[in-house]
Formats: sequence, C-alpha cells, structure tokens
Amino acid sequence: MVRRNWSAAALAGVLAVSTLAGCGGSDGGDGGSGGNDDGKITLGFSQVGAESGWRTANTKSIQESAAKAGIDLQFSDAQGKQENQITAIRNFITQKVDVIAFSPVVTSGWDAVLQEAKDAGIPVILTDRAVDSQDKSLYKSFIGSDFIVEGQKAGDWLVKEYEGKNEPVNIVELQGTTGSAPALDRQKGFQEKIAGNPNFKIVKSQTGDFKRADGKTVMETFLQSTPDIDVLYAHNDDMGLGAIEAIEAAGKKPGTDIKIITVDAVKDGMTALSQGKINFIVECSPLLGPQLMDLVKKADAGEEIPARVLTEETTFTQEQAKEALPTRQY
Ligand code: GYE
Repeated sequence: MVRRNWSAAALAGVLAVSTLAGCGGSDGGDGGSGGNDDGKITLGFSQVGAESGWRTANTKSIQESAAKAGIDLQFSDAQGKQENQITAIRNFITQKVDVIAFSPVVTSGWDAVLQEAKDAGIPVILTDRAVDSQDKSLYKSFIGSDFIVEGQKAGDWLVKEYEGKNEPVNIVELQGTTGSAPALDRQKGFQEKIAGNPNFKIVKSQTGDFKRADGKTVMETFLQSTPDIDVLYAHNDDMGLGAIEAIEAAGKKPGTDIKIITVDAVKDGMTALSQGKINFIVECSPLLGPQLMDLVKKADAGEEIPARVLTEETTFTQEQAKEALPTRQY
C-alpha cells in the first residue's frame, strides 16, 4: 500500500511538471515527450524484439533513418509480447506522439488499440508485418515484404531442384513465431508451390519462434524422430543456422545430406550459403527505415500516402551469395 501511495504521488508530480512544460511550449499544453515543442515530428515505434539478425538490422535501419530525417524517435522493444506492444501504443497515445508505427508480433487482436489511436487522431503505419483487422481505415499504410511471394520463391526453387526426379522428398519445416504474418504466409506460399507434386511431403512442421536456439532444439527433435529428412525449410536464417548446428552434431552434412532453404539473407545466412551449408535463400529486406520516415513525414503533414508499400527483394544461390557477400550491408 505504501508503495502504491508513493508511486501515485510521484506520478502526480510528473504530470504537474509536464503540464507546466507544455504551457510554455509553442503549441501550448500538449505536454509529454510527444509534444512538438522543438518543432520535430515525434514517432512512437513499437518493435517486436531482438529475436533475429533480421530484427537487429531492422532496428538499426529505423533508428539511423529517424536520426537522419530529424525525427524524434520514441523506441519501445516489446520483447516478443503482444501485450507489451499494446501497452507501448497506449503510452504513445497518452504522450500524443505525432505518428505511431509498429511491427505487430502476431496478426490478430489489434482492433481495439488501433481504434483508440484513430480516435486520438494519430496516424498509424504498420511496418514489416500485417494485422488481420477488417477495417482498413484503422491504419494509414503498411510497408514491408510480401511473405506469400517469399514462400512461393522457396517452393519454386525446390520444385526445380527435383525436376525430372521421381523420388519421395521428406521435408521438415521450422516455422516462425506462431500467428505472425511471416510464419503464416511463408508456410502458405511454400505449400502452394509444392502441392502439385505428390512426392513432396512435409513430414514435420513446428515453430522455432524465429530464434537460432529454438531452431537448434526443434531440429534436434526432428532428427531424432525422423531419420530420413531430405529438406529443411526454415522461415528465417537464424532458425536455419541453429538447425545446421543440430545437423552437424548428428553427424550429417548440412546442404548435402539435408538441403536447406531459408528466408532473410542476413550476413550470417549468406555466409553459410556461400560455404555450401545452405542451398538457397529468399531475401527479405530489413532496411525499411528510409521509406518509413518518408511515410511518417507525409502522414504527419496530412498528405495521402499509399495503403501498401512493397519492398524490393531477390533470391540467392550459393554462387550468388559469394558475389553479394563482400558488399552486404546487414
Ligand atoms: O524474417 C525474421 C524476423 O517479420 C520479416 O521477423 C520479419 C521476420 C524475419 O524475426 O527473421
């Protein structure tokens, strides 16, 4: 009880101070760190966490491009939890930030908080991952990759790899975070492409939460239960890299005994690809910062912005990885 009283008193003090500061500001009384007292745009950004090399590169891109664009970035790390993201977004609304952007950890459960942002008149930009809200007016734009196309590219490569061969192909799949847009769509696109050939069979499919350590432990269980694995499809490089450790520990040769396809093309993944431990990588660009800042400026100015901004991406074979590695940014 005593503690509660203390924090209530402390909170009252903070509120009093920020109200005073707000009164002195040019735009009068909006207080909080979201106030435009310094003339800068304030962007509240809720990041998923730090689960992968992709995420680290994405965070760096957002932080660097905000600084370059002169945007005041309020960055919040949700540590992989949706409830933390919802709390962060509510805090941004209370602070009256100018624009909110976030990378939703999962697709569902956003309608209420997005409605709150809309009611507060704060434009929201989805970054990297989609939500399943039916009301598209709850956000202004969605910038990021087409994850279905990424899954299709992975499937296309596999179909071509086994062209003309008539043998059973046992595939294991390491899924990304359960319920996340990239996990759902990379699975869907891949399945679409391999469906036409009855030789292809996904014998095991489980989440590795986009993390290297989880990729390793799940692959260990796959190897124990399924001796004849031909192909691993991992929804990101990190899980593939963890799985490589498990495959090597089991005395098998990754890339040869078990063919490996991953998504992202971060430096560690590209290195393993160039070494022959991965066979094919579908690129997913984390460098969303510069385009996001352009959208933030336009949204803040009340300009029309495109509802969907797609990222340009390619794919890499082992040879292409060797060529691309020296100049790879992330
Ligand atoms: O592929 C994975 C990360 O949402 C596209 O999240 C992103 C994915 C990326 O953890 O490595």
